[in-house]
Amino acid sequence: MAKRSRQSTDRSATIHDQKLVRGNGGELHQIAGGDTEVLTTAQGGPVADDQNTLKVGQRGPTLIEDFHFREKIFHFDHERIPERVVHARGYGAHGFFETYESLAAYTRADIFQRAGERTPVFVRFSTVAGSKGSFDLARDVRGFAVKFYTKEGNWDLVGNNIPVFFIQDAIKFPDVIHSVKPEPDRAFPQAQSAHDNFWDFISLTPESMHMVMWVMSDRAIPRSFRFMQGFGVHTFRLVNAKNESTFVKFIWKPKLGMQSVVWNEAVKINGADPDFHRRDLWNAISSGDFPEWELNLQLFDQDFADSFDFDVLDPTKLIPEEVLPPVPVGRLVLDRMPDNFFAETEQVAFMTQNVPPGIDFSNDPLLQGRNFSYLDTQLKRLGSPNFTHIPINAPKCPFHHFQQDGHMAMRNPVGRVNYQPNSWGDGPRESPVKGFPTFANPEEGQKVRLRPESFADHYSQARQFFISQTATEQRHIVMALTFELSKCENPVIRERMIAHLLNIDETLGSAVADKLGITKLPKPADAAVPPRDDLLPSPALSIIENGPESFAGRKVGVLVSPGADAALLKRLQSAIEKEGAVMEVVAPKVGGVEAADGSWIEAKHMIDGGPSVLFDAVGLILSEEGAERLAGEAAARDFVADAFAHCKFIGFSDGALPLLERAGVDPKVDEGFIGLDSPKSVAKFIESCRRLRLWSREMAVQL
Ligand code: HDE
Repeated sequence: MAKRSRQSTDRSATIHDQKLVRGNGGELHQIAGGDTEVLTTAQGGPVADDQNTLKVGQRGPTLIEDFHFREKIFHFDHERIPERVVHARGYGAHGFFETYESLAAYTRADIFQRAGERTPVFVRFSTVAGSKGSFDLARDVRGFAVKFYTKEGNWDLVGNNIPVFFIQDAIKFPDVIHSVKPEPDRAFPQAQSAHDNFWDFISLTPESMHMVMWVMSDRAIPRSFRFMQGFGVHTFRLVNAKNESTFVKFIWKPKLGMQSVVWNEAVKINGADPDFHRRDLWNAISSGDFPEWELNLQLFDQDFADSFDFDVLDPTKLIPEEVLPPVPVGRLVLDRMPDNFFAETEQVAFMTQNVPPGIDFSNDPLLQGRNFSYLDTQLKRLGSPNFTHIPINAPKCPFHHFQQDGHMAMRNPVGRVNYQPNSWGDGPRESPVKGFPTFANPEEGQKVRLRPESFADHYSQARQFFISQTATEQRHIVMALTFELSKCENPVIRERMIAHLLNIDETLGSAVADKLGITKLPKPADAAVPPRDDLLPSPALSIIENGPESFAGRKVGVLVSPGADAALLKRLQSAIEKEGAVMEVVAPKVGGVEAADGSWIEAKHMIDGGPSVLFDAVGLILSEEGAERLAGEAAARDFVADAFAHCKFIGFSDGALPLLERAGVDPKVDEGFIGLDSPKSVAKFIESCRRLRLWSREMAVQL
């Protein structure tokens, strides 16, 4: 296997100590010398010339004998593997999980036995519908898949940032995914649910209504992977050493609190930085600001399950936190980016069926179906049953089995024995004591293709989600549904959706209908069982109600001009950094500007490349002359107008007033504008930023 040290891949270091030689045709050859490694073929043969194919004469035909050329092109031709059929676009990181206390009373899983135990993990976040090269801020569910390399084998908790799902039975998965993917004849739209096929399927699938509320909410446009919750979705089982089972739901909660962007902002981020979420994770981890989540468990027994309003096996339902409070049991810290995206993030193979002894499945029909799909799909994607030989997928605990051969086998059983029982005394043996003990749940019944009656309520929890949102969040749901349905060309689909929405909440249904220009409301959809209106709001479901306590982990973009107040910028920077946030300077020109005191202010972005949608709050530290000049630039006016429209806090020096005026915003309009020139104003700005957004402004700007 090719072995290259990290240093040798650092081009800037190697370029300097290597000789550049010009060839016959003027091409440059970078020649190995001193300690540098010699370029080789994959077979290890040293390469003399990597710039020219082997030809007959200078201008003659290329020879098939050129093994180096053929090997290089052959390998290139085969670089691509199929992208994941869902969750194709993703980004991963390494880290660890630390157990708080022993959970031996509930589970025999080794990972949960000892307080302080650290288990290595690899986590991959993803969008669902878009291709590998699509943009990060699609309105979509986010995958939140965690591979724990436990001492008893890999445990994969393959979750989403939404606790429920579109469908109740795995047999419907190809349909829901076909409907959301680009339409098959025209191959668009990419990474969008706003099209007829998706809403056609959804409007004919009432069980999806709860999930639809989540996907139309701000949860589907998170500000960062770091500010999202994660959910195992299904009910699982924990099984202890006495073989007693407890049902469990898994929930990840971000230490930095939740945060999302607004749709108008998402659309602009996709243009300004399609890799916004990737870059955010890369920057945070590379700078040592390691994101952290707490693992919470909702633990319950059969009695609770029997008395709960809904069937705990139904993946379109959740258990409200107010009904069953989650218990924090450990923390997940991501502290290392992969060395190579393809080797790790692309080749990582998550599988719901990877569970260690002590964690087991429930009969949730979606989970049962997933347990087939995830193994099957790896063969297609990674091309060999030996995908567990790839380092990112290999367990980190000792493992011994007699599986052998197949494409790309990296390890095979050694010696004579590749079966058991055997008389040679060699090789591993099964262990009824240590091995995975499937929980012996008594099962009986006729073979049927039936949906349980207990799955029939499709609207009550959808309504509960809606009424648990703040007015701002409810408004976002109305706007999202309106936008999405406005892209449906078939009016029948729109009306069918309105009929469902009326069952969820009448004001929601009529508000969307009104915006779609539907004057005569349809009859509410036929409901299999009458929707309930007695479920209490669950405040835990709102993002805004559960925001962070500080501005840590967030980013302020500060627009500066020549003649800016460097001392004020410094004060602002140190206050931002003290809060655990980051400041980035945006300037009219690449490189930066000269401040009023003659010092040089370095900038990270030029104004066109650093629009305010990339930041959580903005500062304007401008000289009056600089502000007047910037007022003539559309990008500078947009910087201000967008920050205002997206309800961001804006700190400004007096000099910025001409730009504010030309951008059409009046800094006296609300408390979201904070003048930075007075003595305590920087502290006031940071304090305001902790609220993240001034939502009360939204009604005024009518996004
Ligand atoms: Fe997946 N899903 N899924 N899914 N899923 C895949 O497996 C599937 C479902 C989720 O970062 C695939 O390796 C079926 C629920 C994540 O690599 C595939 C059903 C939840 C990821 C597959 C579901 C998820 C996947 C495609 C319905 C949340 C990305 C590539 C029965 C709890 C993992 C792959 C990564 C990936 C099948 C439903 C989460 C085809 C059949 C519910 C986070 O096997």
